Amino acid sequence: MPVDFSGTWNLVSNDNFEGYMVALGIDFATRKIAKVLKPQKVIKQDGDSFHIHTTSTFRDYLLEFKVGQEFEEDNKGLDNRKCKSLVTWENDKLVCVQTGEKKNRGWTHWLEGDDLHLELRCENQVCRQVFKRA
Ligand code: VLP
Repeated sequence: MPVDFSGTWNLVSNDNFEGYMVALGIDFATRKIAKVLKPQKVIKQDGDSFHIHTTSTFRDYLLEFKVGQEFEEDNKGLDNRKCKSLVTWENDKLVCVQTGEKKNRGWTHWLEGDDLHLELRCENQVCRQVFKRA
């Protein structure tokens, strides 16, 4: 059985989100608000088709993609920089490379026990987030 990320997930830890936001060039006022958020992720997965909706009291971000198919990502409401994104499977990990102005940009999702993990990368910064089922 392939891994299934579907579900509603609540953020429980968020290591170095500040460093990641600085690397993305997010301004101080926005970072101050963003760093205290406890976003929720609603993931709908149908095989290799994904719908990942990250919601918070401040902003929402919706990402839809198929594994193996490159797409244009606008990062609207985040840093608003466009990039070309490609998500692939690396064993049971979902790995996204976001090619654009920022070097080494991307993220990885995986399941570990009952938890959803997300590593967010930009330049030399790595943010590690853990979510639990709502
Ligand atoms: C921008 C950087 C906070 C901070 C300001 C706005 C949306 C994988 C991937 C799918 C993400 C999450 C994006 C976090 C970047 C913050 C608003 C926070 C809530 O998730 O699940 O998009 O990239």
